[in-house]
Amino acid sequence: MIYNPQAEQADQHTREAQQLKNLKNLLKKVYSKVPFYKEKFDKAGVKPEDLKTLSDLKYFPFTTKSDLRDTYPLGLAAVPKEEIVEIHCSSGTTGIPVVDAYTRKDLDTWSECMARTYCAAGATSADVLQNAYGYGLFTGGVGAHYGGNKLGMTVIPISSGNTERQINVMRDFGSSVLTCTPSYALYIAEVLKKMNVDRDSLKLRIGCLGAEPWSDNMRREIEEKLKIKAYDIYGLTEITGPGVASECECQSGLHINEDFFYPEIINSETGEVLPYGERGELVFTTLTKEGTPLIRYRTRDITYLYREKCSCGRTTVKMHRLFGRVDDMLIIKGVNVFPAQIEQLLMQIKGLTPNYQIILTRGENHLDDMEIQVEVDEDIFSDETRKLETLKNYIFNSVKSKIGIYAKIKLVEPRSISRSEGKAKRVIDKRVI
Ligand code: DLL
Repeated sequence: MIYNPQAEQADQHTREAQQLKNLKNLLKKVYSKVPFYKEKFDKAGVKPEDLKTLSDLKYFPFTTKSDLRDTYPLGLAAVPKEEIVEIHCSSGTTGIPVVDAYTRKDLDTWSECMARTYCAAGATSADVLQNAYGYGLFTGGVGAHYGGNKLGMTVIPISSGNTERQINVMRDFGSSVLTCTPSYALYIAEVLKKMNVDRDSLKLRIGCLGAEPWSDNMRREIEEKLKIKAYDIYGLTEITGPGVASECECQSGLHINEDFFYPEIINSETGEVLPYGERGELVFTTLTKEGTPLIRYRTRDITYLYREKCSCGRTTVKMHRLFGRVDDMLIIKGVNVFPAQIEQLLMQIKGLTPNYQIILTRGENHLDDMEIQVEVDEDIFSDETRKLETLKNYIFNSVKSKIGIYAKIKLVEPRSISRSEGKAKRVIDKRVI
């Protein structure tokens, strides 16, 4: 089912005409209403009228996370305070949060995008949504809630945590759609097993999972353990929260809601716009956003875009599931590695669980060392030491040959790596720089 066929199945000509119209309006608006943008455009020597075609957007300057921090809290707002009806923030690592301010219309757009997300995963108004994203300033909880309401599902706003209660509620209310981070979905599966709850007593059939990187192998693991179909959902606070892009029944790439969020891929070193199919940094312009519109916002997320005739019938541009973030990239003795590559590799090895951590340290020679700690299955753990040693060597060799680095491997006992109810912390950086 397609939630909004007119938008999601539009022909490209009609869609681009609408995008261009919205983009022209947006540029005019931010130039006249937000001093930050006026200054930025003036400095770059561009005026809103210079945009004649969509591809002229490349002449306009980027907005970055540090711009958002410099204008904290509401320096990018394009409407008077009275029109802002809700605010969300993401904590970030530097302490200054990134803010998204929504008008009533922005909330409607957000709800629509999330309704499209659920619909693309096969949910209908007859479903019961267990929303295990954290409620609060984080966009996950509330965004997932609005979309559930919009589609007409029965929404259970349980938030994250208290996993035994999650399972009781799931059983008692017949939750059929679960939305949370992929790592939390796995933890729910683990507790389900521990509580000895018969999976068939649950009605769960769909997982709409995202907010953190996860691999296809981890998806398979979740699908198997929870007996559901698991769909990747993507978004970020700055742009709106969840609902920016999501997978359809094909589970191959995420459809971007490009009538609202105009995507580009750039070379993150040179800023040059890259063609479809080339991997680079994802950049978004919020075509219709009123509260805190963003022009060419650099997400730091790495993917590529492509347009294909998707068998679901949607014509919207697709993005490959994320390969990682520009800032996630680790350089270990000169080799570039993304944590996602390590996860993908670990998940292919029998006997390992999806729970792992990467520990980075800096040796006396000022070179970085990587240790991969991974939990093994219960059966393997109780096996003889020789077998564990063989497994360890196997992982070491796979990492060496497939990724090109020498990582120390530590196999740890089941349930010894702390579980997350939200975004999992995969990399522990102990380097003193
Ligand atoms: O994580 C919004 C969200 C909530 C998305 C619920 C999906 C579901 P932030 O906290 O601002 O917002 O974090 C945004 O998380 O730039 C990505 O690096 C990462 N991320 C989000 N979705 C995915 C995904 C929310 N499906 C940042 N796969 C983004 C990989 C993801 N990474």
